[in-house]
Amino acid sequence: MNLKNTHWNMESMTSNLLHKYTPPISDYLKLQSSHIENELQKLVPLQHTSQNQLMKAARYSLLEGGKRIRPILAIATAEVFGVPVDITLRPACALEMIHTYSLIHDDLPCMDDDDFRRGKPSLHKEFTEAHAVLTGDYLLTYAFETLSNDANLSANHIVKLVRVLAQNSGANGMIGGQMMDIESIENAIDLNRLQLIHSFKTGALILASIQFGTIIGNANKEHENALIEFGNNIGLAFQITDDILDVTKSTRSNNPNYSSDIKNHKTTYVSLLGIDQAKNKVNDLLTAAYKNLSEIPFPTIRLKEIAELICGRCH
Ligand code: GRG
Repeated sequence: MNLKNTHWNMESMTSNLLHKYTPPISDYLKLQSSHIENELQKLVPLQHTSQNQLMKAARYSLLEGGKRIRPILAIATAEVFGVPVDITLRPACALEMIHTYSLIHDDLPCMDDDDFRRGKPSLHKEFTEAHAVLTGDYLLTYAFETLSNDANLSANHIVKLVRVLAQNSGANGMIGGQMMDIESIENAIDLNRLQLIHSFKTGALILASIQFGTIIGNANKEHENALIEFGNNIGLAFQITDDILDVTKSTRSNNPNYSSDIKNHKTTYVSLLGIDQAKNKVNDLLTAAYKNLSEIPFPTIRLKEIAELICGRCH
């Protein structure tokens, strides 16, 4: 199916309404993850005329790992407007490439210096630091190549997606947030500054994922704004939950050194607010996110469930 000149939106929405049974979210996540995995396998093939080692390294980090939160958010948001998964799949994979590149670079000794990622040695440990730098660079570049080559989308859609992805991963997004984060190490920062860092560093790519869905779904301004607010709320909730997990995981394992935030002397929501207040903040953000969804007159159950999962990671 092609997005350029079809009228699938209304047809698909009607058929959604007729099919009342909604499979459990776990089935939905499994299904979407397998679509994403298959597409990534195709996009980064093992056999390459001249770059087998680069493909091997990219596949090591990109495949069979991660929760695929960002691509699934893009797919689920586009589905709100009746867009089938095959249309959103390639842009969704571009989001996962950017996310994976950021993790590869973040794990490097010059950044967070983490030896493990997604349950196995980080890329620079399994390969070399040079491999990790270049593989991250490759995935960053290839994300935009993938978007620009997407024959399912119109030129207008592609330009909008490229702009959103570049803006949200650049100076006013993920990279800017990472820079501010590095500069804040060992320095006292207040809650407002922390929130700004998080909204750039982690929230921006989550927001981009939602915006991918609104762009591909041709959402009107009102619906787009509600979903942007939804993205801001769950983006922040995601990061606070990550801060909470960083502490609770290290407490559970009886090893305070397990906490990478403590190891890196980072100010977090937990260090500023304490665990209970941090959890309350997550719940407030989730309530606000539900309210944003209530402004959309189409089925948003999947987005609600994904928001719950993101925030529920700390319970
Ligand atoms: C180095 C360019 C550059 C950017 C780094 C986002 C970021 C900026 C670094 C990630 C560091 C980090 C671990 C932040 C905490 C929140 C986060 C992004 C966690 C990992 O995301 P998940 O939980 O990971 O979606 P999976 O593995 O499931 O994809």
